[in-house]
Amino acid sequence: MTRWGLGLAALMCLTPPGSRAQGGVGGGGGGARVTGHVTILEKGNKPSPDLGDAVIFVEGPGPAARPATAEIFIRDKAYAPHVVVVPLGSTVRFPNLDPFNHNVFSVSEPGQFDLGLYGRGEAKAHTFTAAGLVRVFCNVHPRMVAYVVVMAKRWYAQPAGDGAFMIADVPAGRYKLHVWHERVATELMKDITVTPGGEGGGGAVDLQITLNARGYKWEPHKNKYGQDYPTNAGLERY
Ligand SMILES: [Cu+2]
Repeated sequence: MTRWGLGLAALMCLTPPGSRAQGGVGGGGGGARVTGHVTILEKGNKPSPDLGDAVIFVEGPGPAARPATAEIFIRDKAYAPHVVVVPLGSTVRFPNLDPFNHNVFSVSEPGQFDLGLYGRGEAKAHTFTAAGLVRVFCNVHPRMVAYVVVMAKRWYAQPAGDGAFMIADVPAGRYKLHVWHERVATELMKDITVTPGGEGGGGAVDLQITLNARGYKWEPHKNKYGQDYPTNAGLERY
């Protein structure tokens, strides 16, 4: 996580939620498409349930996409969507749809924040002003985890459920492509060369990316005070 956060902070780019396409605003066209397919190796060769939670981005020049507003809903003691990618400066709202309180917080540097306890029907928001990976927890329920990936550059994507992704309008040049997934300890990096594209085709880069999650294990995290959660946390009536 730390490595990744630093890499992101250094420079990068990438895609918005929902659309599963890229946040690319301000591209003048003429760039090439970087497409591909992400596969995750699983224990027992089981199918991957969460390919769409991967994040692919290309480090490159230029500004971030325009800031946006995204939402991560809280329902049944879970955050949905689980992974959201937003341009730098974007705001994420966290509406609480459960009939009890939650406390959304993060201790990820430098994006830490604490929205405090709030109840059903309320929504609090945070604006992300530093690029990088922000792990979002709940101080009441230790199993509640979401990721907000804040992109300093505009070339990024999340795959569809089958692992296919597309980043449009990438200018010709040499780049470092990054692929992150929650269940893969080390972010994958790959040098790619994008040749001129634009109308009439050409310039496409098609990538087959394989991640390995066979060593993944859920690790508990600390609460907002840096302490273990009570052993019954999340198992009580609420
Ligand atoms: Cu909670």
